[in-house]
Amino acid sequence: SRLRYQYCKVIIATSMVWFLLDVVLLMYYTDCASNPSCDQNREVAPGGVAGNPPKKSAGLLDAILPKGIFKPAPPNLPGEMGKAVVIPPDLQAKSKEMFKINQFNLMASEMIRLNRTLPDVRMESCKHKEYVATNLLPDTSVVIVFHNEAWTTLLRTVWSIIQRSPHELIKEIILVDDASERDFLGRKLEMYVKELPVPVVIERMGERKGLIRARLRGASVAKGQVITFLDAHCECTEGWLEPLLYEIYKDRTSVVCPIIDVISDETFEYITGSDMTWGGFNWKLNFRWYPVPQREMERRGGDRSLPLRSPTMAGGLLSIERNYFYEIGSYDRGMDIWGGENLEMSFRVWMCGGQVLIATCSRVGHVFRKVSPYSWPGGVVNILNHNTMRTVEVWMDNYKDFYYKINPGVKQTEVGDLTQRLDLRKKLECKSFRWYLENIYPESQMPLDYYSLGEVRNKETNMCLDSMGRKSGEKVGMVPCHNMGGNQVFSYTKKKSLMTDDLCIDVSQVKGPVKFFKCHGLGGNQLFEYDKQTLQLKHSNSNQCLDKPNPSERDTPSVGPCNNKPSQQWVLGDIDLA
Ligand code: UD2
Ligand code: MN
Repeated sequence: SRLRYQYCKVIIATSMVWFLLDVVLLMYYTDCASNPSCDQNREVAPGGVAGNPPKKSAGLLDAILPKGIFKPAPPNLPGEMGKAVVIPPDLQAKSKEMFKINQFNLMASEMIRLNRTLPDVRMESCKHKEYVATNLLPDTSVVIVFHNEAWTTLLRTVWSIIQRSPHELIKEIILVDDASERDFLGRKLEMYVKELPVPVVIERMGERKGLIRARLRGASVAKGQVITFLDAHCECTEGWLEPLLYEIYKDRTSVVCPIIDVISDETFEYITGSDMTWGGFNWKLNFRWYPVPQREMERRGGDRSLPLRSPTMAGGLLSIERNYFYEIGSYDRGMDIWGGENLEMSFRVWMCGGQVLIATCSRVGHVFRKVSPYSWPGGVVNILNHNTMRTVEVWMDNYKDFYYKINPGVKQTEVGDLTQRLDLRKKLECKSFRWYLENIYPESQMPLDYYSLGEVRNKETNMCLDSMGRKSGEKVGMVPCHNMGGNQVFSYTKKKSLMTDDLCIDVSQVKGPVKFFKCHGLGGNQLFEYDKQTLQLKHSNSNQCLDKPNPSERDTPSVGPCNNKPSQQWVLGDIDLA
């Protein structure tokens, strides 16, 4: 096989015609499924087969997996130890072309072994942590749903589970095919998984149902005490599983996520993620990573290896006790294709008595993509709005107003029948969204109490404050009012800040400029006193009033000494100063 690899290199070096390369690559990888001497599946990390003999005598794999032997990464193979793959210049055009198939560097992925080595990226204190004996931990079914996934990323996910989990904890791996249209995911996949040293079940959806219903199918056939969901382009690292199962062993109402590390979509480099971020969301109900607040560090006594109580989860990677999954309402079957289910489950679990944790000692890599590679039957916007509306209508009480105001037009979307989900909330006697904001997520970008939610209109110019879609550190916009919500929706909060989505208006110098910054909720440069008589918005720190733009700054409001002119008078939408 070393020879074969040299052969590949020669071919690359001489840059033969593309189709020939394809044929060679294809042979190389197809062979790996049937040829025991293939390099691709040979090396297995100690956590894998050592001490965990294959459950069935897989004649083929006995040859592929020398029991208990860990060989270091073969030198010079691309991507070993999680390193970046470099595409030779003469292959770059071709790799760009292949990128479009899955929206990641498919050529790079195909150059890497299915069981490549990875660095142990855990923090030191995780490496020697004592959990209970493995035989006391619950076992798990791993459910992986996929639609048109690449062969190499899908199988690398599977191999990383095999390599780095105690096999007695893996009840089975369940692959749910959400109506993929690629031949190799058919019979070839079925033949391949038969040879693997852990039981693998393949479920076929027949018709495209989306990831939520595909996961429900996977869960319905799962036999493990725990269900672990993974995306189909992940790589599990050393010791990933035990911390997840351990939290469930301690408390069956914990829904536990790993830290999600980044597998580069360009190079497949394994890049360590941060244990100092957790899950939140903005007014648009997009999931977002935000820094872990000091209070959560203190709650853990400064020990970063203890699990984080995260307000929300990213959605793709989690373990949940199987019976608890159903008790707490599994997933909303009314959700289509992609999106929304992660916030829905997070709110539901917290509000109905469970908890969402990030086990910081568990690390799993995931290929994050910039663009979605597959079709969205019914239209992206429609599907996302539909799923999110189902979430906000069932779980967010009046706080759903933020979502609707900032997404004008969304109300036309078909939401479907919600009675079952509303009944669930009643049956489980779940707490209010306000309780969730107060107790689980006080740092949220949703103000607990507010005086207004709507436009902020300047009396003289009839222009409105506008976020212009800008980011933290950029200037506040001011353009003619359009009456359509969206970027012109601001909330004047009871903490007296002017907030739009996750940004607050912030003036750090006497003469401005008037900028956006992350809301800190501490007053300071973000504190404005609104006077309902004079209609002034007075920036307390600088003792100046918000004013129309200076002549030099056409579309940014200014601050200046307070006066009685209409340019300093502001009308706040939907205001209730009670
Ligand atoms: C994130 C989650 C993902 C899911 C999603 C919101 C992580 C790492 N990923 O987006 O799991 O929670 O947010 O819904 O947290 N798939 C199907 N059928 C479909 C569409 C997708 O089976 O119709 C599969 C897909 O092949 C993949 C999984 O669902 O294995 C997640 O899809 P994604 O990778 O496009 O989602 P991602 O990571 O952008
Ligand atoms: Mn994904």
